[in-house]
Amino acid sequence: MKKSIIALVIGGLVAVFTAGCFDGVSISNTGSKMKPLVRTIGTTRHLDIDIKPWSNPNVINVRRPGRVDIAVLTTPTLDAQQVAIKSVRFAGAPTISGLAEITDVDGDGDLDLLLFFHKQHLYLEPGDTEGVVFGWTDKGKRFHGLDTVQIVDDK
Ligand SMILES: [Ca+2]
Ligand SMILES: [Ca+2]
Repeated sequence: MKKSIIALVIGGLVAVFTAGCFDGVSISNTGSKMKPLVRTIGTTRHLDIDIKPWSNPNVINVRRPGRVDIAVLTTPTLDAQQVAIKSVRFAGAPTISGLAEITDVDGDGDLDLLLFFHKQHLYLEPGDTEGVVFGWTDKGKRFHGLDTVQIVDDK
């Protein structure tokens, strides 16, 4: 078991470097069900995110097509407007291209970033309890954030 994990990690590294990919998330293709292989290089900054900002709990029905909204919240240590939107991945998926809003999502007086993702591109399945966002700022700082999710697969 350990050997297969190590092989996955090495495979992921090779895939990332050969693809010139900078988001640190790569996909293993060793299983029948594709799952994201999440790695980190060095340290990453924590960033507050809110999956489905106007919902709690964050129920995502992966059976139904549609989009999931995610707020990247500005904090004293990181301004959400510095996020390089194209670098952001949520559960392995990129943002819906061209779609982003800068707005005060949490009503605390500073501007946050609202991003949108196609549900059918997310590597989430029933039983998953966390949704993770990775990305880079436009100054080259890596960040991650996570929030709880409740994944359902209902028609
Ligand atoms: Ca929420
Ligand atoms: Ca705010």
